[in-house]
Amino acid sequence: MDQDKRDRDAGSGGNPPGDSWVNGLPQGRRWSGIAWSLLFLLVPVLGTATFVIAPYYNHWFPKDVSVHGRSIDDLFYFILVLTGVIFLATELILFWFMWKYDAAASSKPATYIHGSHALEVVWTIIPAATMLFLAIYQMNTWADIKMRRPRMSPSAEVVARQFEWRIRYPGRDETLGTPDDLFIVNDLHVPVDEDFLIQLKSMDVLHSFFLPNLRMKQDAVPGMKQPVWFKATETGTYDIVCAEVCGWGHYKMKGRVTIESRADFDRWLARIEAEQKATQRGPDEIPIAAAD
Ligand SMILES: [Cu+2]
Repeated sequence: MDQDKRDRDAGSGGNPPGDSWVNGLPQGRRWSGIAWSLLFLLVPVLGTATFVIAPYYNHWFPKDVSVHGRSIDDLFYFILVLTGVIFLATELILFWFMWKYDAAASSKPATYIHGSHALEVVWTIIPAATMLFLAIYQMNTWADIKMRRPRMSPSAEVVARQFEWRIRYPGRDETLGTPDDLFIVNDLHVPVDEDFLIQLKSMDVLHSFFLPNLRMKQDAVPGMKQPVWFKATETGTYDIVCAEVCGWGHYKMKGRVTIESRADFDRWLARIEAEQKATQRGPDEIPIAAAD
């Protein structure tokens, strides 16, 4: 290689080999500009398509069978539309800027601007006001599911532990912590159309008691007794899952909740009582007593 060619190569400013230059701009840049802007356009297009298609493939909300579920779902949709519109707008603007202001399409140099104080104030105040509105707007739903506890003694106690749900029913005296308590694991039964109040505890680590179909989720915190309540509207068998990574067996911390008529529920409870008496299982032998 002669000295002249080496000088020319050095003067090309480190451009990748193979780029040919026209009028001071690399040729082919225009196509990469188009490709990049279309790639960014795919984000809102595929994002929206996913949300539209998902319900048809059953990848959407599980069936709601609770009284308060509707208001939670409505809140979700309200926030989804609000954030969705903003997401689409910003993504489309991003695409448009990439498309229109491709450096290769214009020979004008970029202009430096410091920013706009007024604009910054506006884009701070609008989201802050929106958040404040949402905080106030959802208060009634929050109060329904977390504060307006039905006036009744607990219908059952659920104790989370690695990796199961230990359930205790108060028995005939309707009082927890007495000798006629009934014990069962991972199998919660609930009468339909009645308030059901659970006393939630954890025996070891942080778990999260999650009943997707009843739109109910509450952390089970060691050392705390948490009241959770719901009213089921339809009979059926649904999942209980743990929604907090609580150890290696978190994935299998599954139970089921059976919602049934009052008559079926009473029959089931009587069967459990008979089984428990027959096997002489008493609360003293059940480790759950240690969680008190
Ligand atoms: Cu867990």
